[in-house]
Amino acid sequence: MTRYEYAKDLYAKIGIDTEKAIEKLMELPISMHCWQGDDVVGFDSKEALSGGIQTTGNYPGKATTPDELMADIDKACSLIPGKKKLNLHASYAIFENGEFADRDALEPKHFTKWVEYAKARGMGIDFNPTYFSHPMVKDNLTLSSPDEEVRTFWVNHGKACLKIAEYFANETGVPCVMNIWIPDGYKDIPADRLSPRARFKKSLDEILEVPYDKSKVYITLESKVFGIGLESYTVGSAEFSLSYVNHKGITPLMDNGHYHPTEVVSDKISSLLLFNEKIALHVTRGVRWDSDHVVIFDDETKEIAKEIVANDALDRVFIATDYFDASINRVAAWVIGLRNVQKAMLNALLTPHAQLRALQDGANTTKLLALQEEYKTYPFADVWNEYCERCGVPVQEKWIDEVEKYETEVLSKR
Ligand code: RNT
Ligand code: ZN
Repeated sequence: MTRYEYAKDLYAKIGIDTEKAIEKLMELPISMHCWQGDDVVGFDSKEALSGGIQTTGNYPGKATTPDELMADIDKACSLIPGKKKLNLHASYAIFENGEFADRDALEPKHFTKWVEYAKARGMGIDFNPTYFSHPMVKDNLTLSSPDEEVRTFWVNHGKACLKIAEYFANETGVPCVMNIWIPDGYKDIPADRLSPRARFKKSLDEILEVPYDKSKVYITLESKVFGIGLESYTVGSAEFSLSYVNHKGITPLMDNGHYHPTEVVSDKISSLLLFNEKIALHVTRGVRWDSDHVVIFDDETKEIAKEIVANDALDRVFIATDYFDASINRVAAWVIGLRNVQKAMLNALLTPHAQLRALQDGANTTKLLALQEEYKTYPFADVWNEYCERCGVPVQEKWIDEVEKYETEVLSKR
């Protein structure tokens, strides 16, 4: 009997079919953020990263061209099990033959290379307008700017991106999630909290005037509690974003680095599922603040996965990663984080939620806690290894050798 067969029998005894769990996970797309590969720099401007987010570290070998970034994504994908979707930012537009288009004038043609890339790999594409690292970010404001020229520029960027999102969906045949996040805010106490939010609302309304096919493009709005240098006030707060989303029938996006440190996204998922057809997540790891550390297999990541699986919402939650670590090998950062998201999902798929729910409803909280703890030491790893093997990716830590080889042969030569 192999370790997997033994584990399969044990899980069967608590009503879990490991084969079904593996099958389900293989079909679940995780949207992989392209920006881990180059510290959120992109190809369209020489501006330093701004917008209250920060990458720290200068590990050698980062991607500086589209070909390098694509090669690095390929390498990472070959080491991550499961289905991936590509998550691009507008700043990753690819200009050829000396042409250039500013953010308000971007067109689908600036992304044909990415479409070719995704199609060749059977991947869908998600998209993000880039409201940071650009000279038109004035006084830390974009869509909420009191300067009409600035505000209009960014409205036009949103509109341009919506057309590109639809182009991605049409080309790949997979719906595109277009996520709007703006950094806008104030470092210190604002005199007027209402007007920036009113302007943001107006700007979003203007962007949403562009006709688009709602079965192909899901527009999400990502909230945030604060940014670096923008500690006192964020225009796109949680209340603003949820209210706007519900008002307009678009989709909420929660990034688990964007709340007060003791608030958890795992507790918010069920509420949003009751009031939204779809919801979206940025899975990250905040350490003290929205530090965008690499996702690990920790309690909150597991709890987020549990909420998706236990509430039967695998087809209602768009799961994307969002972190950026420049202090370690960037390909490894992708692999570690994405493998851990997959692990958390598998862990949730191997949990007998109906049984635990019955204990809760029967008020048997003693047995509930006892079993929740016992199930933590079930042979999860044996199913995980089997899953990796079936997905054709290295089992256990073997993937590290691959990354080290890639570092020697490719990254260190850049
Ligand atoms: C920033 C937001 C946002 C970005 C990416 C690059 O705090 O989380 O999602 O990280 O768009
Ligand atoms: Zn995010």
